[in-house]
Amino acid sequence: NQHGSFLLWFTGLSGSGKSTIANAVEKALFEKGIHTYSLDGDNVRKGLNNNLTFSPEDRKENIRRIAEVANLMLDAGLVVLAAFVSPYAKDRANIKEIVGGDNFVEIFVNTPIEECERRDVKGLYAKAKAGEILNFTGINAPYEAPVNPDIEIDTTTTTVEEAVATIIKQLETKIVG
Ligand code: GGZ
Repeated sequence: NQHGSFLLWFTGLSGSGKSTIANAVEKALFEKGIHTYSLDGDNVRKGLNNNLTFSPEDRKENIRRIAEVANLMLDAGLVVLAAFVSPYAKDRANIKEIVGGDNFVEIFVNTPIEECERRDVKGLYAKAKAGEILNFTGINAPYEAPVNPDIEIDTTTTTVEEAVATIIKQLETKIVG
């Protein structure tokens, strides 16, 4: 597009480090004078999508609405970062349809589930294993790993700084400065 806007989409398990990396990338873009906006579960599922559950149908609708909102932000000339589990390949393909393939960068935060469970920052894995949360991704709901992501990061072997450097390097042709 004309104004160097694009969508960085982070997909991965709960606790994989999506938001941490997205926030660090946003900071690096800010330092380059690039205008950004970050979407994540905290600002979307509490507001716009507060009527949606974690059923497959509602996750599909969650992702669709986020992609449409991101598309509006791309029109406004922003670089958009989105960090969502987005476990279904079909739903991720739909994002690409909505915003256009040229504007879509898929980043797979491929942290092994054992590590996500070990971190269990919010105690959700323990609850899911105890049967207190249904449809929990990786425990009793599927995660369909991207087959051909633009970028793949394993946070057990990569620091946040290294991840940021890898992502910024990959974006160099897209950034209009
Ligand atoms: C997965 C869940 C669930 C279930 C609550 N499955 O680590 P978190 O806490 O902050 O990130 C997870 C977030 C996932 O919301 P998304 O909108 O990204 O999901 S999706 O893209 O699949 O629509 C987790 C919390 O919400 N959470 N219940 N059942 N994650």
